[in-house]
Amino acid sequence: MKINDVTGYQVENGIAVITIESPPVNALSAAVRGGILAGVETALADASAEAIVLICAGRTFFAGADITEFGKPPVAPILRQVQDAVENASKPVVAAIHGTALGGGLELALVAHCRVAARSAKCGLPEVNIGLLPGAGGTQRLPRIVGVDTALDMITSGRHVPAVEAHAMGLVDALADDATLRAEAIAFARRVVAEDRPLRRVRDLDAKIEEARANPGAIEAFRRANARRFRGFLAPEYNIRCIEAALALPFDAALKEERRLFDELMAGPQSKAQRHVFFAERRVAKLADVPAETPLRPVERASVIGAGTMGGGIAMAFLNAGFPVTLVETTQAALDRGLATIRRNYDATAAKGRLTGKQVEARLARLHGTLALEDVADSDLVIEAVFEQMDIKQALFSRIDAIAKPGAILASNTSYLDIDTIAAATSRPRDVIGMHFFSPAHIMRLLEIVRGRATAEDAIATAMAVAKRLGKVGVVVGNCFGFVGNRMLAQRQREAEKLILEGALPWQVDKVLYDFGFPMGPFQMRDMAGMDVGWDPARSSSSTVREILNETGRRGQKTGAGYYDYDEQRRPTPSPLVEQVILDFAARKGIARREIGDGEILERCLYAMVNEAVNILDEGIAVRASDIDVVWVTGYGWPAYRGGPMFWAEHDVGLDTILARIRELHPDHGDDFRPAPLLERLVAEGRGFSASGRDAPRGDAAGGDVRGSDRPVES
Ligand code: 3H9
Repeated sequence: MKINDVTGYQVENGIAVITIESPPVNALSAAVRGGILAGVETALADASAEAIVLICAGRTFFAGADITEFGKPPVAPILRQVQDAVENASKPVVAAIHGTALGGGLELALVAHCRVAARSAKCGLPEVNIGLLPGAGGTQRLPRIVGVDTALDMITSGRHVPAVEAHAMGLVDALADDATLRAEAIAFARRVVAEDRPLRRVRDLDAKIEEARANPGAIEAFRRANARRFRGFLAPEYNIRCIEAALALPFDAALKEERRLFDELMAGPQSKAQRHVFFAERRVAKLADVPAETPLRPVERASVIGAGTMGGGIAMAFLNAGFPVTLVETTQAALDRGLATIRRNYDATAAKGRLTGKQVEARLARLHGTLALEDVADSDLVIEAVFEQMDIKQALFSRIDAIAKPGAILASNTSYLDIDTIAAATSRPRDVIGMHFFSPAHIMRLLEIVRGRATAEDAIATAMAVAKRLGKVGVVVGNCFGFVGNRMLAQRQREAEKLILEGALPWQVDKVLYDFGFPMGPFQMRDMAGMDVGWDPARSSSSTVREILNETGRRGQKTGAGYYDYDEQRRPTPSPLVEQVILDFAARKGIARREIGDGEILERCLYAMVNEAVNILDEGIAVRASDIDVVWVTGYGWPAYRGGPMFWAEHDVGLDTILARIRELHPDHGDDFRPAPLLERLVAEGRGFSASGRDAPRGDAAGGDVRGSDRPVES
């Protein structure tokens, strides 16, 4: 029978089965909550039902509270009411988990008396990733089952724990085959009834809490050990405080404290920013002219040309995702070096316990290194990762064109160069696309997918699908110098370099950006990447500080000296020599150095980026403002709790404030701070990016309402 639109009810072999089906992810919307509550009430009143199985149809168990409801007036029944009904039910309730039991979904499973999980299922409390904490008892019940140490790890990382591990830690009581979860959950419930097992409420379990109370320093030690990882984020600390409350307070009082802290996070700016990022990451895949149903080209085998840092990383990204990979080099020495680096990277991962020796060997077995370009002939996707020089790329693409099979996607990993010019070297520009990976390519999540003038829709759709298979966020961008990310980065770099001539020093600039939340500042980044990237010794003429430093052999971390001096552990200290080079250079250029405040550094570096980003948006290089946010959060270390440059500009600073400052800077800095016409229009009309037609309207499901979301949520 149907309980409501999303809830089915059947009694099978004396067990009531409540089945929720609310695509796509069975989020705990008002209809779902209402269905569960009514289902439980029906089962309790149903004399033919001796126990209850709560299960979902579709691809997953409940993936959490319905995030699109956040900030809207609460609709009864709220989640806690549903949880109370389940936890206090007079008949045993068994949660049958498949897919992912996440957030409120796992918190609901935690009020059931038992949990049975399909072997492929995963459980987690990922609220921390959207700047929140599990606000439906998760911080209180999880440590009671798995212990405080494991709970701290799960809750502050948000990681999805595989069912087998969840079973080992006691979080789920039994594992089932994926195909027979429903039947096995019913059989499990029958056993509970037959054995007349007591109704075990997780809230009543105290042994693990007692254990943790005996070790009072552990939480503080965890806090200290993870300080770097949590830097700037509020949510991890709030999650930790909830677990402290679990140790210090009686259950109900601690639950109240959890609720208070949840409401505080929900009302604060960080969660709003992180929820924006969550929806923005999902929105990137939606393109008006490349509909979701666009047929995909099959991609079973990939080739990577160039076994340097980028090529090797790209090859690993594909190997990690299960693809066989052909890696092509021009000399045996370069190939051997590339293959050895890949092996070394895998061995290092295995040494940290993140891969088994068997997994390493399986990945390496899929890798075929070769000097013969002809070997790319059977690949569905060929990615070029050679020198950033147009003539080299064109020559290579024309050779690939002669070898690759019809329909293969021919991709360039170029960071700056014109995709159309590269495509013109082939007879099939429709198949040519940019796939710009970020270093280290097997780790960084961003993939800029650059569409050329002729790139076919199905090639774009296929590149996006490949990005997803690689576990990356593919952002489709237009073709221009530096695309979205590097074009904006160049603005920041330019201002940073101007600032050190005008009066600041590299370490002051770096500190301002680090304190803003970036993992490192522009000069530290340059040192890490290598000062000589893009530097040509033949043409070097001491015309910039960077050239001078390169000429004196300071090439960055790898030479132990760049803007900073480095010790053996690569720890940086400010270099007095570099300071002198800067002072001398500024004097030679006739620049009168002055005191520069941190505020000016931030404004110059970031407003220049935002201004450029608005032009990028206006030119259609980025489809939406939020796509630019995704590029910066996933590829350049923009702190997620600040939502990305566009979100930050609009919501934290205000577009009018930014424009006013850009106008002030314009006379002295000329084109570097020429106000973007779209920025002027938006400010004149009092509109934001979302209202500019360049972003999904806020308040809709896809956009996620971040505007009105400071009301405490009651879902
Ligand atoms: C919470 O539970 C708070 C509680 O502690 C306390 C409450 C009082 N709500 O990612 P996908 C949409 S906070 C609404 O592309 P996948 C998503 O936007 C929540 N919508 O699929 C997308 O929509 P569209 C804690 C949601 O297979 C579609 O579903 N839970 C939600 O790659 C497909 O998503 C989480 O943080 C949601 N909760 O991955 C889990 N989740 O098609 C968040 C998804 O229109 N979700 N959507 O673009 C996930 O991590 C992934 O979606 C999941 C599936 C792993 C489930």
